[in-house]
Formats: sequence, structure tokens, C-alpha cells
Amino acid sequence: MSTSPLDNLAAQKAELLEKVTSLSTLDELKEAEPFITGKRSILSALQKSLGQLEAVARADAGALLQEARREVEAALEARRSILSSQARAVALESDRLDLGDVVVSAVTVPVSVGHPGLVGSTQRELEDVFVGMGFVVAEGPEVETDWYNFEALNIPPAHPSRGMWDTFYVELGEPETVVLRTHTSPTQIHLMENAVANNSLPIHAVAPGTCYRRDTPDARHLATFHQIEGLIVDRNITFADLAGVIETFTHAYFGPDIESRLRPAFFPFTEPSAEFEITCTICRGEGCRTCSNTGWIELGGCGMLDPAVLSAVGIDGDEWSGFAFGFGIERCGQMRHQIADMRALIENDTRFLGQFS
Ligand code: FA5
Repeated sequence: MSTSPLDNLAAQKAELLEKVTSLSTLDELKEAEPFITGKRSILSALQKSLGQLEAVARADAGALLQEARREVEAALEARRSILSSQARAVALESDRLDLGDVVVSAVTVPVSVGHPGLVGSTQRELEDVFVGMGFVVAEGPEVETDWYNFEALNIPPAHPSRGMWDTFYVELGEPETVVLRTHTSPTQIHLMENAVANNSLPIHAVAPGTCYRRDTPDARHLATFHQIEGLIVDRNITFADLAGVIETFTHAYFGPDIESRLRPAFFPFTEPSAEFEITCTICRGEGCRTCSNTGWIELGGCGMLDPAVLSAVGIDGDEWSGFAFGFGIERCGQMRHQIADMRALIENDTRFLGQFS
């Protein structure tokens, strides 16, 4: 009985197909490929051996071998495709960002985070000083009626002193009856009204907040700025108490080396009134552009509560007396940090603002 090189073809093909199924990674497949369908495979060896056969037998055997090769090659390609998708899925899974990765990158990559601005931190420092002196911190609305911003503070309509405050009016109700507050002094009225309504006099409070004026920005002015109002209503309060509070504040906030002074001034809601000034910290009193060559910088106004204001809110001026003050928060920060021009605070130059973190 004649033998053919393809006598074991069925078993050899089965063995190759089994080998293909056992491949579990693309690397294994790549390594095994030459032995399955490549030059070093049994299929290639059989192909070579067909040369010994006679022409007719060779053609039949060649067709059989081709058929077996196609089957093994198809199985190998199918396996390659399965292993490729598995490898892609594994790669995707390892690329997925989970919370652990986020935390790790937040720790290792330097991230620039913000910090409170100079005005906010100055406000908090001022609050701290006054809380340390026994004041509570309150706040009032930024949009006020004409009554709170002016009339209750003894500034009737058309009174010439209204010219002290260049006002932004809000288009609400009758013309010029609602304003963006020009100062924090209306909080005096809210505090006193509340105390009367709740029968909770005395008052020892500060109220910081934003103010708006049609002021042209310059080295000491902005159109939107901040003040901190102070109000004491109690028994037997005198101007000496006011001067003592201002001096204690100056030393606590600016240190003992800074000189301060009170100069007579006029405010319709206090009598007597004064302006509170300190030595200009830019020129140390020598005179410079920031202080208009006076050597002094005005930080705020103050005075004893005018009896007309007390009676406007229903407080008996024979039993109670008090004082109020209003300091510019930007001015305080400006002098503490020796900033020659206040406009730097609103120019958003992070090289400048970053110094105060
Ligand atoms: C007043 O606003 C009074 N309400 C202060 C007051 C309160 C007096 C209680 C009596 C009793 P004046 O307009 O002077 O006063 O402003 C007070 C302070 O606010 C100024 O000294 C300054 O420090 C600050 N200030 C005023 N206008 C501006 C502005 N446009 N930009 C920045 N700061 C300002």
C-alpha cells in the first residue's frame, strides 16, 4: 500500500488548531506563528514534500494541503482578533482615571490656587481688632432708600452737604429715592432701629461693607470701595471714649510707631465731628504724591451722635449718647502695606496681588 506525506494531515491539522486555541496572548501568538503557518511549520514541510509525488497525485495532495492551510490560517486570524480586543480592553482599563489617580496627580502637580484679596483680608483684620475691643460685627444692605442713606442721617433733600457724596441712583420707584449706599453710615440707623425694636440697647458694633460713589479713581479713591462703620450707643459716652477707641485701634492695627490725629470736620450726623488721620506710611510724613504732599492720610470720619439722629430713630438723647466712625478699608490696607496707588488693587495684576497671600 502506497504512503502519502499527507496521510496524517487530519491529525496534524487538529493538533495545529488545538495549538491556536491554546494561545493566550498576542506575544505568544507572534512567537508561535512561524511554527503554525510559517516557514517552520509542518504545513510548509508538507508543501515541500509534495515534490516527491507524481504530477496527478501532487495536484490532489496540494489541493488538500491548501484547504488545511486555509483552515489553520483562518483559525489563527480569528485568535489574533480575539487577543487584540482583549489587549485593547486591558489598556483602556488601565488608562481609566479613577479618584485615586486624581488625588495622586493633585499632590504631585503644582496647582496655583487663589487666596483672599487684600481688601477681604484687611476687612477681617479690622474686624478682629474691633472684636478684641468688645464690638460685635453686623452688616447692612448695599442698596438703600434715600431715607437711610441721607435723611435719617440728618441730611434732608437738597441739603448742600449731599454734595459730599456723589451718588449712584438706582432706577426703582420715584426718581432718586433708591441709592447704592455712598457710605456705611446707614447701618447706624438699621442698628439703632433694631435695638429700639428689640429693646436691646446699648450697641457696640462695627459694620463693614461695600460703598459706591461717582468718584474718579486716583491714588486714594475708587468708585467702588469699602468702609467699616463703628457705632457705640450707651450711657455717659463722651468724646474721650471716641478718641480712646481710635487710638487703641491705631496702635493695634498699625503698631505703636504710627502717629494719628483727629482734626475738626463736619458731618451732618455727628456733632462734634472729626477726621481721623495717620502719618503717611509711603513717605513717613515727608510728603509724597499719595498724600498730596501733606505727610498725612485721612482714614475716616467720626464724631458724637447728633441728637437729631437719635431722635429720628426714637432713642432718648437724655438717657443715651454715643459716637460713630467710618474708616476706609482700602485706605487702611493701603497704609498698612505701603501701596502708593490704590488703583493697583483693581488692576488684576497677579504679580502685585500675589504679594498679599
Ligand atoms: C463718610 O463716609 C462718613 N460716613 C464717615 C463717618 C462715619 C463720619 C460716622 C462720622 C461718623 P468720608 O466721605 O470722609 O466719610 O469717607 C470716610 C472714609 O472712607 C475716607 O476717609 C476714606 O478712607 C474712605 N473713602 C471715601 N471715599 C472713598 C473712595 N472713593 N475710595 C476709597 N476710599 C474712600
